[in-house]
Amino acid sequence: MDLLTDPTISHLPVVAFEGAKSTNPLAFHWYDADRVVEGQSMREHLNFAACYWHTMRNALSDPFGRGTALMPWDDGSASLDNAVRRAHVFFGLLQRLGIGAYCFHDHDVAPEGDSLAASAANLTHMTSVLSDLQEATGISLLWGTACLFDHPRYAHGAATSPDVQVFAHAAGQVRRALDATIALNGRGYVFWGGREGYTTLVNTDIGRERAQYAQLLRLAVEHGDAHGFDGAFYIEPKPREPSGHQYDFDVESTLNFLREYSLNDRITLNIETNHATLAGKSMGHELRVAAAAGMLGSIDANMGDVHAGWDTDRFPTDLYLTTDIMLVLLEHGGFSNSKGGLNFDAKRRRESMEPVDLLHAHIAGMDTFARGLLAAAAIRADGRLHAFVRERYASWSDPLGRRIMDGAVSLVDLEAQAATSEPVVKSGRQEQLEAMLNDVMFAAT
Ligand code: XLS
Ligand code: NI
Ligand code: NI
Repeated sequence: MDLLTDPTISHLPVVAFEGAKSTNPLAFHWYDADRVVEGQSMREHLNFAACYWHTMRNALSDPFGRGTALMPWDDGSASLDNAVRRAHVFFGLLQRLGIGAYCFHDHDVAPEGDSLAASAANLTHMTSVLSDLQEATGISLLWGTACLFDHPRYAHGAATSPDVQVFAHAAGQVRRALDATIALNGRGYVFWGGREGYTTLVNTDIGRERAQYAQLLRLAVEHGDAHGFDGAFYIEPKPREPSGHQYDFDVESTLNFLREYSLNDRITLNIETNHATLAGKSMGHELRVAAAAGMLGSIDANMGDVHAGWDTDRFPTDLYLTTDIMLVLLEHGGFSNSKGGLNFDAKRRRESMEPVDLLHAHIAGMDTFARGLLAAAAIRADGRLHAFVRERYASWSDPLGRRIMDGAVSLVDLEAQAATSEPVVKSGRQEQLEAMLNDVMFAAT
């Protein structure tokens, strides 16, 4: 495989594994792609992907200041030449990091034209460029999506717009983005409904809007099925931002929505850490709810700021977080449909503006997930946590517990049973377990 060397990134090194003793910041200290953990390589367990929007298109502006990112490969124009150069740089960065997959929105990779047809032509051109780059590097597409939130026509929503013509535009755009995803052998297609919600109830018909949204999803599934898409469809829950309330609020409400409209056999969830934070839930909660329902599709691996009320999309560097995520994945045997991955939907801080910071940021996320994997495997090998939880529920394996769950006893039967004994309430040992987890995690990493 030849290394892609746009002159603006040719000075950036290929990042190698050097081990925990290394002090080289441009090396992996923990992510050793071929190291086998619980019978699989780290590469296979972690299935990293980088995102096009933050990595290549985010200038790092905020509501009070313009972008700071230095992007010497980008001339700032909306030309196709510029788009092609960016794509080369993106794949060159992924090669240096050993990241095997990526995700994009249609308008990240291809400039929007003056009409739907012009935008579609740009996307077709960029699809063939990306296809060649995939071929040349072996990097694959984790998922594609359509940007249904930036254009002013989507101010009132895309699928949930009060104007049926807007729905038609959204549908046309989804069709093209899905076709591009299929052409690029994408393993998935995401719906993130940033504007599928409302700002005020004064002018909003919630029942109608939710049904419209379900209809767009149904059309996408039908189009995918008719055009040989064997990838996964995902909804990415988020409670708010940019809408005041989004219909895909969190995992539980999104599962309810999918079941209500009978879409749950074809659409699972892409769960983002920062969105869990915004919904007032931990990532561990969201993942466990989805896993219990067999709907844990894929992960947007970032982290939020509990003090900020918006999506800060930081690179994940919290070892407790990554350990918990990997614990769920190991216990669940990976993603429910085996097509998911860990997509760094993450951006550098505005102060980290140099191109080399793109490497540092991804290295930080990859090393933290590698350590999380090792720590999670150590917790499982240690066995005490699982033994405790098993023991905590042991009475449900008694004849009485089995008969209750089989529906073989009534309230009257249970009252008679209760009259014969008083339960002995035992400690949940939370503090002891948390200290024990600290011991195991830090001994392992
Ligand atoms: C925004 C979302 C978005 C999706 C893709 O908050 O995370 O980036 O992942 O549209
Ligand atoms: Ni996301
Ligand atoms: Ni997000």
